[in-house]
Amino acid sequence: MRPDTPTHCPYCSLQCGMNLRPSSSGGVEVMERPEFPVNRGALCGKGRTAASLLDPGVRLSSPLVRRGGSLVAASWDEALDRVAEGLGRARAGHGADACGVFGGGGLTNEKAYGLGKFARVVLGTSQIDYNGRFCMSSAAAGQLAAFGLDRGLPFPLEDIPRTGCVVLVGSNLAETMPPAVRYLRELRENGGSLVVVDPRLTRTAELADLHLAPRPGTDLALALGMLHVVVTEGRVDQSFVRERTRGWEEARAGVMAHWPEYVERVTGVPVPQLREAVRLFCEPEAAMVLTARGPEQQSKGTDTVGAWINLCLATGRAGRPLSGYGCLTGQGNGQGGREHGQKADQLPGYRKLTDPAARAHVAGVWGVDPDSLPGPGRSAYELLDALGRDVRALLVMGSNPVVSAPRAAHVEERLRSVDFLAVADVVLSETAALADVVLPVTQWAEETGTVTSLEGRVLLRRAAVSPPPGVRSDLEVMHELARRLGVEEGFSVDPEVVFEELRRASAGGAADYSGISYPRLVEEGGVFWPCPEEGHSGTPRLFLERFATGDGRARFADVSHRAAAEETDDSFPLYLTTGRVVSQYQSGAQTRRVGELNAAAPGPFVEMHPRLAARVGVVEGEPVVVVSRRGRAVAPARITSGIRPDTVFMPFHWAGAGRANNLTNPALDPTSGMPEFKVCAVRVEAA
Ligand SMILES: Nc1nc2c(c(=O)[nH]1)N[C@H]1C(S)=C(S)[C@@H](COP(=O)(O)OP(=O)(O)OC[C@H]3O[C@@H](n4cnc5c(=O)[nH]c(N)nc54)[C@H](O)[C@@H]3O)O[C@H]1N2
Ligand SMILES: Nc1nc2c(c(=O)[nH]1)N[C@H]1C(S)=C(S)[C@@H](COP(=O)(O)OP(=O)(O)OC[C@H]3O[C@@H](n4cnc5c(=O)[nH]c(N)nc54)[C@H](O)[C@@H]3O)O[C@H]1N2
Ligand code: SF4
Ligand SMILES: [Mo]
Repeated sequence: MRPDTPTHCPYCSLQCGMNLRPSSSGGVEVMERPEFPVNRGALCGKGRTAASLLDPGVRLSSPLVRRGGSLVAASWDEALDRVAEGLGRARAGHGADACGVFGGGGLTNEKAYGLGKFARVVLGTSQIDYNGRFCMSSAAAGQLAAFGLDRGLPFPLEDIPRTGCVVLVGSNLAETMPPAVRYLRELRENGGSLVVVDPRLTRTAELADLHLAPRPGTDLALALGMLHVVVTEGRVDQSFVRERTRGWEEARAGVMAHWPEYVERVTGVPVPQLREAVRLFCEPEAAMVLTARGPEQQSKGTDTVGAWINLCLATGRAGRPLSGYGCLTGQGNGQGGREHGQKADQLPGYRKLTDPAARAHVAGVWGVDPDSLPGPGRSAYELLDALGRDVRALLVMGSNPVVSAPRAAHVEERLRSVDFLAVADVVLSETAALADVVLPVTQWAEETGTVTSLEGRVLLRRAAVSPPPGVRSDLEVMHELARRLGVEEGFSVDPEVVFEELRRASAGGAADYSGISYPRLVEEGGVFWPCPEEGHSGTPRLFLERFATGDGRARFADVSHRAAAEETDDSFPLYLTTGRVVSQYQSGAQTRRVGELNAAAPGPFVEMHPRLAARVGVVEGEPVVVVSRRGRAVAPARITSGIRPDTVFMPFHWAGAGRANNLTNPALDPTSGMPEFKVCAVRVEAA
């Protein structure tokens, strides 16, 4: 019998270790891999059931092309010819920027790297972006501005139990990364405290010493309010501020306008709770602030992250052992997917597309003229919004925007309006169902590649089974399309060859992988970037000596509170916020096809407070209509006193009438391009 293959989960950024054991039917079984330190064998239901998507009855097994209005099976040659023709025609008729590419944070580093290169070298288009824009882009922008570098967590998760206090802002870790709850439990067992900031009393908030429940969209005011208390209580770490930061005077002036009483009015968080949060955060030797999508998916997400980082900097809780700000990145390769060039403004190694030296370096690796590389393109929502107008043909690889994009009905209409749509996917997602050509690709257990976890740990996923005959890898898709579009070289189908090129392309960049190799990843089980040379041991902890800015000092953000893009009024008197449940993943394209998960979370719902339910006149399980300025959604009421009475919550995992993104507001953060998924104004009616 073949031995078990050690690898990692196909879903979220925790990238739990697992072993794949060959099963008698030719597939694999997911087994524990206790020696991988991050999850020590623990898996959530999604990871445990991941092998069911290998089932030929569930996944795509042949290319599909649209004929006479419907998608029918076709040969690979026909499908690839059609895609090359569709992209080629848009380019010939309307210029290179008429071709768009939409990637995903679930793609391996090799694929994300290849996709960015494909867009710029083969298509010559600037119009590439990806779903990570909807995910952690505000935290990335905030960290780049403050620290000069964006690596989600600047320390390993194993540091959490040894710090004194964690302020967890808008993360429902207990549902979104269940095996990581252990770190919070151990923190409390060791005498540390946990503060959770969430408008809902989530399973995560239930673990907290203190739960603050602000109005959605007011985290910026809350962070500034805490910093105001820090200043007035004399808790500023003056020597840290003097020696390791810049910009405190301006930031301090902004903070002084955010009186606790004013902050209470804006956020709804009572002053004594605000003061208690400050006390818990400031009394121990070390403390951390961790944010996730709650405060980040706002039209002021970047400023909000900046304000939380300000709190860390003013109190000397950054760039020191067991202290710091971190962002809990979300997708399987949410970290690596944002480093190697599928972002609109980026080249591999976290280089800037506008930096002449970066262009010259990467063009050298690619063997092209630096001047042939296009400039930065549109952000994800802007790209989707431009479909059918400026962007006439689109290739989607690793995303299902029909369900997951804000103002989804409009995005769906835009996707229908393009001259040509190609989707590479594992399953027939709602977006694939609209395509002219669907390319069925291999998935995690069938292919090898690297991912970078939320800790910045580069990991190797290994193939454990052969893919079914009708299926090819994303790398093969790029290779074949490049060839058809006249580029014969430079798109290897071998992930290790692509990784070797990525190493060279990233060398000298912020996210430097040049010291990492497949044999090393097999040997060591994972390496933290930056890792600039072969003998380098990797960098689990960043910023302990200096920040990654030119002068080594962190920058305070000069920010003040502003309202959400859409406030409540008489017609739309409630806040809608959106998020996740434990048994579904993202757009649900994968997990809605897994029986056990679907049984646990069969459909959307509208979480509401009993007082609101009484006012609307609905009881548990009865359908309610939620209406916003973008559209409406219908789903059963789920009544709980754990949510603010002025707020309703919907998970976004489903298509159809209960699609939460019918309602959401595509107002974008001006710096990061993040849409305001976490707050818009709605009304709720009995159906
Ligand atoms: N089960 C499951 N796990 C997942 C995923 C999944 O789809 N399903 N997706 C993965 C991905 S890509 C990501 S990005 C992560 C996301 O992980 P999380 O960020 O933990 O997930 P969310 O549920 O989107 O949002 C977290 C919390 O933010 C709260 N919130 C809403 N509005 C606000 C606000 O204005 N302020 C604050 N402070 N909080 C607010 C919500 O009530 C919610 O409890 O999860 C990853 N893990
Ligand atoms: N209202 C609301 N909307 C949200 C959010 C929210 O909190 N609220 N969160 C946002 C966030 S954080 C995220 S990350 C996005 C995610 O939203 P999506 O981008 O839609 O995420 P997925 O459902 O993971 O889509 C991935 C698709 O790629 C396919 N796939 C998986 N692996 C591969 C692969 O290796 N190659 C190829 N070609 N395809 C693959 C899957 O089958 C699936 O169809 O949603 C965003 N939308
Ligand atoms: S927590 Fe994330 S990585 Fe771990 S098993 Fe669940 S989905 Fe997979
Ligand atoms: Mo995400």
